Order: sequence, then structure tokens, then C-alpha cells
Amino acid sequence: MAQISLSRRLRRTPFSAGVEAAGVKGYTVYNHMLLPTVFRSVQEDYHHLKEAVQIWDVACERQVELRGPDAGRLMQMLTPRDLRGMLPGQCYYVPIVDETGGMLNDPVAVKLAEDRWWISIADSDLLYWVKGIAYGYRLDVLVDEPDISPLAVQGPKSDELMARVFGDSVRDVRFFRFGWFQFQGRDLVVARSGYSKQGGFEIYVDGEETGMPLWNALMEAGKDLDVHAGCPNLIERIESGLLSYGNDMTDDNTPHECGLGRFCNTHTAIGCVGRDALLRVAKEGPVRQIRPIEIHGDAVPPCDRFWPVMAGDRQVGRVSSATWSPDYNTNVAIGMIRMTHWDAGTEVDVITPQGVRAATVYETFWN
Ligand code: THG
Repeated sequence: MAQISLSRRLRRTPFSAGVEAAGVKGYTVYNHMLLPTVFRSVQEDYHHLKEAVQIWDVACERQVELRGPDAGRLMQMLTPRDLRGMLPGQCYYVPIVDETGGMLNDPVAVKLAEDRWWISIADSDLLYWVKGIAYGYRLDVLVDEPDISPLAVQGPKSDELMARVFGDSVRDVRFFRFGWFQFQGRDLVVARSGYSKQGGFEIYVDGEETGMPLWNALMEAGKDLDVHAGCPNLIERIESGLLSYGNDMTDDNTPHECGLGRFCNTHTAIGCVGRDALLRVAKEGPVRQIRPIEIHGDAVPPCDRFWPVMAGDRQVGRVSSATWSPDYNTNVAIGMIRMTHWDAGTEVDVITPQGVRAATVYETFWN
């Protein structure tokens, strides 16, 4: 296999030295930055994530910062989720849509103060869209990418490890809330969130200097908890139905097609630039939607292009992510399925690179 050539354009992170020392075996590129994908093996990493605690370099979850009197107004222009009830200290998962209602990103919004927000982005260059809106509407707000690098602590033993480094009060942080916690005299945002359903935290590390000291402190404090370097795990995230922007959805999809309707309040999200378009499509409802799909038979190969989903000789959807699940002893997948075949229990065929496989469509994910 050819290698990806490294250069300054493919950004390292404050934790890259620790990731390398831990023996990282694979990377992907996310927001023009290195994101580890495997340490021991994807399956070993998966079992360990469900049993112990892992430290994840997710610095590639870059922040788009909004700062100024119009920050809240700008944030509401970006998303159909109603933000009026959101308080400083809260995080919201927010679909971001363009003027056609197409998904531009699916970040976590972090409300630091009325006039200061972070948008913790998935893999698309959202900064330019946000700057364009701010400039075009002459808003009184600064938009930039600060030097903030999230470090995730994920797994069932996260609370114990975090309490050892940040004190017992970190246990009181509720899901999708954050607090300010000190490490070596610096105040850091610590949220209970993360890209797994095994529980855990995300530490928003400010600048480069604290990166390795924090990494090392967590590794040291968690020795008897079997702490290990980890990363977002393909198997766990498919079982959990955590979507991957650019893989499972693009700007061709509305939030409703992505199953993110529960994060939309399009009627009351006044100011959202995609509101009219979404009100139009939401009236009819989507005609295709994200679904969990079980692909029967042996382990499937990596899914690096759409796999057609067929009903006889008619295409009724596509698979965008798939992998073998050791815990469920079958192949788990995420796909976009037409409404005629999206009911739970519908039998379909998936055209994989290794041939046609029988598959079953479901409505709820595994984890
Ligand atoms: N954390 C932070 N930034 C991120 C991610 C993250 N940026 C990139 C990427 N992940 C954005 N995508 C997601 C997708 C799912 C979730 C968070 C970010 C998520 N979803 C839960 C769910 O769907 O069950 C909870 C949503 C809720 O109840 O509000 O956590 O992981 N900082």
C-alpha cells in the first residue's frame, strides 16, 4: 500500500508525540489534521474501549469561535435547532444547514457565554461559511479558529481517571454540560461528551504547551485502570449510530434524512438561513433516511465507497459505513434507505465488493 506523504499542510496536534509513542498504526485526515484510527487493532481497541478507559487525540475537532454582541444571533442563523433555551455551560449537538437545508456539518455547539461560542466541527471547512454569513449580514462578531485541541477520555472507567486528575467534582458534570477545571494552573473547559456511547469527557486544551503534560498525567494516573491511547472506533460508532459527516451524509442530505429531526425545531428557529427550505421539505417528510443495516454472512471489507442496497433489481438505498461487530457476531452498517424499504425487518440485498449479501434494515441502532 502507498503511504500518505506528510507535510505542514497535514497538521500535527499537541498530542502527536504521545500518539506516536503509544504506537499508532493508522491515521485518517480530518479537518486537514491527523486523526488516529487504530492503535493495537480496531477490534482490540474496541473491546478495550468497552471495558476500560482510553485517551483520544481528537484535536481535529477544531473550534469555530464566535465572539461579540451578535454571536448568539449568528449561531441561530446556522442551525434549525432552537437555541433560545440554551444556557452558558451547555453543549448542543446542532445540525448546520445551508440555504437549501443541506447539511454542512454536524458539530457540537459549546455556549461559553452569551457573547462567546465554540462550534466543535466535524470534517468540513465550516469556518468559511460562518465568516461569509457574518460578513454578508454585517454582524458585530469575530469569527476565527482558536488554538483549542480537544482531548477525549472515553470508556466506563473515565469518571475514575478524570477524578484522579481534576478532582472529584468532575464527576458532577452532567451529560452535554461543561465546567472549568484547573490543570497545572490553567483553566480548561471539561465537558461530559464524546464520540462513543461508552461514557466519558472531552477536555478542550488551550494552546500547545499543556498538551503533552496533560496526556502524560492521564496516562500516569490511569496505569492501574489499564488506560491506553485510543481513538474514535469504527465498530463502536456504527453500533452506536454515531454519524460521520462526509461518509454517512453530505450537503445533499437534510437533517431529517440523517435522522437528526429530533435536533431541529424548524418552526421556532427564527433566523436560520435554511429555515424556509426545511419548512418546505419537512412538511412532506423525508423520502429516504439513515437506517441501521445488518449485513449477513462473513466479515465485510472496509466500506470506502457507497454499496448499493437492492430490492430485486431496483436500487432502494446505499450503505456508507460497515464493519464486523464481534459483540453482535454480525456485520453492522449505516445506510440511507428509501421510504418503501425503511421499515424494521425489511429484507434487502447489499452489493459489496465481495458480491451480493442478504441484509436486514432496522430502525434502532445496537448500542
Ligand atoms: N465532540 C466534539 N466535537 C465533535 C465531535 C464530538 N466534532 C466532530 C464530530 N464529533 C461531530 N459529530 C458528532 C456526532 C454525534 C455526537 C457528537 C458529535 C453525539 N451524539 C449523541 C447521540 O447522537 O446520541 C448525543 C447527542 C445529544 O443527545 O445531544 O454525541 O464527539 N466536541
